[in-house]
Amino acid sequence: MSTHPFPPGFLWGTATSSYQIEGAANEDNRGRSIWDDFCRYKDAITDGSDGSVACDHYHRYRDDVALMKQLGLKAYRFSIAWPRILPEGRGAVNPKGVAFYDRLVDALLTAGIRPFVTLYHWDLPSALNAQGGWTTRDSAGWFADYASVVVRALGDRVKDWITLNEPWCSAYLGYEFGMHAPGYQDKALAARAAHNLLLAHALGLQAIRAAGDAETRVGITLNFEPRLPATDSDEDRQAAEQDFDWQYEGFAEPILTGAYSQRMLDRMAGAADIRAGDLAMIAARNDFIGINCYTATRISAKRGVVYDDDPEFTRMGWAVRPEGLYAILMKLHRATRGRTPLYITENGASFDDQITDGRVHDERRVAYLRAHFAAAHRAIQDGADLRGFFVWSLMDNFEWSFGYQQFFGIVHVDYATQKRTIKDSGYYLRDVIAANAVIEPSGSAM
Ligand code: IFM
Repeated sequence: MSTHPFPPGFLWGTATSSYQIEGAANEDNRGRSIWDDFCRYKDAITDGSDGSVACDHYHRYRDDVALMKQLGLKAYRFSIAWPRILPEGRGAVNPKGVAFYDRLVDALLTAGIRPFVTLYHWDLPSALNAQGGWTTRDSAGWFADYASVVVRALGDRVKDWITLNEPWCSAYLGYEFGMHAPGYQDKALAARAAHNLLLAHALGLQAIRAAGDAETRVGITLNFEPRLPATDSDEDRQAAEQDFDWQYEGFAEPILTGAYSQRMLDRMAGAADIRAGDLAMIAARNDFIGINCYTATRISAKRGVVYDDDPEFTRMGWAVRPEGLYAILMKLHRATRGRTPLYITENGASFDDQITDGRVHDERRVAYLRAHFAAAHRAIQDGADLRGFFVWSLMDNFEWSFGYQQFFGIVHVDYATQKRTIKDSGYYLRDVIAANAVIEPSGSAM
């Protein structure tokens, strides 16, 4: 049955983030975050919901860890809510907030699951937003201080740290397009935020290494939407290569080369506060790069972006293009000259799921995952130093401005009862992990 084995020790896991699953927004002295505020704005969230209860993971984490164990996960990527640790964003530490993550980490380790911890997955303390949030350079120092507090508390057991999740989204969806918290629509503020987020990553890296030990590894998670040629023609290949890749040029490029592309500089001109020495700091070595990739954009020399012959779209409207995942893995492999380990820190799909006979037969998600696992396998065969694959997401959850209307989980959540039901894709992942190989879907739940 298993035709494509992964390297021994390959790290299979799932990913979540604090605001999307924890709930308990007003408990144990948690401070407010920009997402608590943003959810109150009229029409900000499609279904008018928020993350105040979400999957109630704050109270149910033990059961959720048991579920992860049942699936055989080797690793679990979750994020820490900054306002639980520092309700005002800086200053006094909240012991109850620290205690929650202490318990979660211990439960994971007892279950034999390696914690991968993201320090910032978008829930900035509101108190810091009132002082300028990511648009002030001070934010980089605030983030580094917060990172030190967390690493001092958990670093004896957590060895894998991710500074930021998808800073492109934090900066541009949050400050330019108003689609994410804090909900601004100001191109100049977004450019400032983007550069300050990179500074925060750089100072965070130093702070984590200073507070950690010899085993501490630290990296960043970036989102990518790779450009693929619409056809095999030379013109389309060239057009895809030359297309402005905002996600890559905005973040991966400065981190990997210590310079912004001219196009990126033009875009940020006069807005971002870029000072001498910043880029050298931003280009500090990462122990790994985390890749979030769900789809790809196809470029034609004559027609620009083309969607017409994409075979399938997810509920998010994203084209299913596993070759995009292969392409970004190989691009980063080349850009790092094979010297920086890579992890897929998110990949997955939202589809319309139905519970029938107490089961969720999500064969489209199974097919999606299988195709993306195969793409990852191919990249490893072709030399990419890919160390692990985290499926987004462990369970259905609060999908930001889409509220509870998107379903990325390999576990279904009934929000009225908080009952969890493993979907067929969850059983499929369990079988892949057990075999450490891409296998044909059996569709069998046991
Ligand atoms: O749910 C999000 C996650 O928080 C960040 N990456 C993309 C996912 C799906 O949209």
